Amino acid sequence: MSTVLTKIDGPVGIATLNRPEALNALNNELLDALADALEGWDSDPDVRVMIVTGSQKAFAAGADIKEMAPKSFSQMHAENPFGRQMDRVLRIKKPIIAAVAGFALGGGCELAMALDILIAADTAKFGQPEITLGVMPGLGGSQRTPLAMGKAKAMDLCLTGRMMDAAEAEAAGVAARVVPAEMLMDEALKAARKIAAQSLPAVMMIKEAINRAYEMPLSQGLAFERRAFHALFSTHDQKEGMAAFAEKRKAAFRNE
Ligand code: DAK
Repeated sequence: MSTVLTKIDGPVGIATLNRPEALNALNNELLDALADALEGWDSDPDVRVMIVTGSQKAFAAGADIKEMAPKSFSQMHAENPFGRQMDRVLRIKKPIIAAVAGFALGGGCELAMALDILIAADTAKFGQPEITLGVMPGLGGSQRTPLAMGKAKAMDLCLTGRMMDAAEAEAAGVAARVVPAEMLMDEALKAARKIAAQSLPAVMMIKEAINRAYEMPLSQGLAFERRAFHALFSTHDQKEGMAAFAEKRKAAFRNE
């Protein structure tokens, strides 16, 4: 059985992490399959939004501890496990929704936070428990938690290894919204379809601009945004979107 199940629902690619015996713990095989699926959809014009999800029990309970345990520094450094797949995921241009139920711990929490919109089930539990294993977050947790929730809460999460429930994660800015567990996929699909109905060039430009907010000084981010905004005036969809508004009709975007 594949460690990532894939399915396409209209314009939405859905990847379901599938290692139930290990609460979807991330290993190289799973992360290779996930990066392959997302890259495939990124270059498929029929797919405009993606969803990554897990099971009701776990989005992912972290990197696979048993697989990692015997590794040496030089192996981790040379092989760059997990890091190399995460770099591929971060290069995806189309938006990715993380639909999270149950445990999202360690690398699972980091993966969910690295995606674009995190929708949490009310059963979701987030945490960076690497400290309890004698290590530290390694897939962005020490950097994205302070950006999302500020220093005090990030230190609390990463230094104590405690879990945060869905309500706390939403208040901390990790989850965009919390929904009842049984509604998780419906809500994620609803959000995905809403995004898929917009102009894809604008959608991808917004994703890139928001991600740049984390990586450059404000003045450079603003300059990037201004130029990206100007560039969208070269698209069919800008002319169509604005004409449709003036003519009081629904825009027919062509994603070009
Ligand atoms: N790895 C491997 N197996 C895991 C696992 C994990 N992270 N989490 C759970 N499992 C396995 C359990 O061993 C158990 O397997 P069996 O014993 O049945 O064979 C099965 O899943 C069910 O788990 P439990 O029996 O423990 O289930 P419970 O409901 O009692 O407890 C739990 C659920 C989530 C509280 C517990 O399983 C737990 O504490 N799991 C570990 C959570 C954790 O510490 N996660 C952080 C892992 S460290 C890197 C970058 C990043 C990372 C690594 C490298 N590089 C750039 C190189 C990331 C590191 C991490 O994420």
